[in-house]
Amino acid sequence: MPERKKPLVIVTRKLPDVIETRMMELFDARLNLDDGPMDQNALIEAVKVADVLVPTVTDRIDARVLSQAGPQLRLIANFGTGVDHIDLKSARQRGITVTNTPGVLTEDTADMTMALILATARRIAEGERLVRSGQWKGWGPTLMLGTRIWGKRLGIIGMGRIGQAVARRARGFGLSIHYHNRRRVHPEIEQELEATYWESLDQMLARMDVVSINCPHTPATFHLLSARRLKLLRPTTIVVNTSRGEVIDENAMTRMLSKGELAGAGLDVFEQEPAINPKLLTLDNVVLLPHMGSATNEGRIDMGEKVIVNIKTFADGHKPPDRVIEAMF
Ligand code: 8YV
Repeated sequence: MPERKKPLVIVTRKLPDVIETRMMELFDARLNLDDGPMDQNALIEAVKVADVLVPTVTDRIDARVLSQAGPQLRLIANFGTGVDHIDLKSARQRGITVTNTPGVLTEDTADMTMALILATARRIAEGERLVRSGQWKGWGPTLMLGTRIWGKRLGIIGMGRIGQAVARRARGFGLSIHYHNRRRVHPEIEQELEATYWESLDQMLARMDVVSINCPHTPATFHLLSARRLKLLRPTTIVVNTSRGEVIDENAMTRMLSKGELAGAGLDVFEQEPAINPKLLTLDNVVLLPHMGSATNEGRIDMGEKVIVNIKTFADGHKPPDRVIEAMF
């Protein structure tokens, strides 16, 4: 049999070494070894020639970029689960398949959600800053008092894989599980997690001690926690977000945090990453992380493996396992 030409795969960011090595073996891979950011023009140049594009959350694959794609571009194999940075409609119209990397970052992201709940409620970052500043004068009965999470109510918005993994962990910390989701989850899962379903997000919000965002960002979830909905939260509530910044009205939340109308926030994601509302940086009741929810060595290698499998199956003429269908989001 004649050997098929290897697909030209353009990768927009530096990936783990083992993944890049394997990509070089399997594909005609064009890597970004120094990890320099690709702007819109560079992305356009890439889609003009690539058979496969491997972008990440930091690349905006919008209608303008896709309108410049050459007919050879058949697959966008995203390195990451969220695909809100890709114009799925334009991709579909141009017959370009889009894949993502679901499942392999579930546990890591759920761990980070739990870490943010604990860090915010128990003022871990603030305490660490106190020690590092050299200002700590020793133990005191009223020093650094936080909020007990045992016995409190956790409201999970988005009860997919990650939401459920958060619920499993949170039960171990004595939180009761409440959730809002487009669809009620299977009764067996509800039973296992002893989870209470709230059809009305508004009603759930008004009763929670901690609220965790675990839904994807889609047109339907943009500013799901709007200024109006944020006002429904009690001033003792903590908000945690490891999903996408766009799900919360960041400016409205920042105003409430600074006025004491919300107890605290643990944020791994922001509306205009890497820009952050500057006011947030001045607040002690927030914990801010640089979008590192899935940032483990194992997770990033697993994500890369998924990207490779998706490209390889597609190049071999089969349906890749992690095809993204617009209706899923
Ligand atoms: C990834 C994420 O690191 O997978 C996602 O949707 O948010 C992150 O955990 C990032 O998206 C990689 O592109």
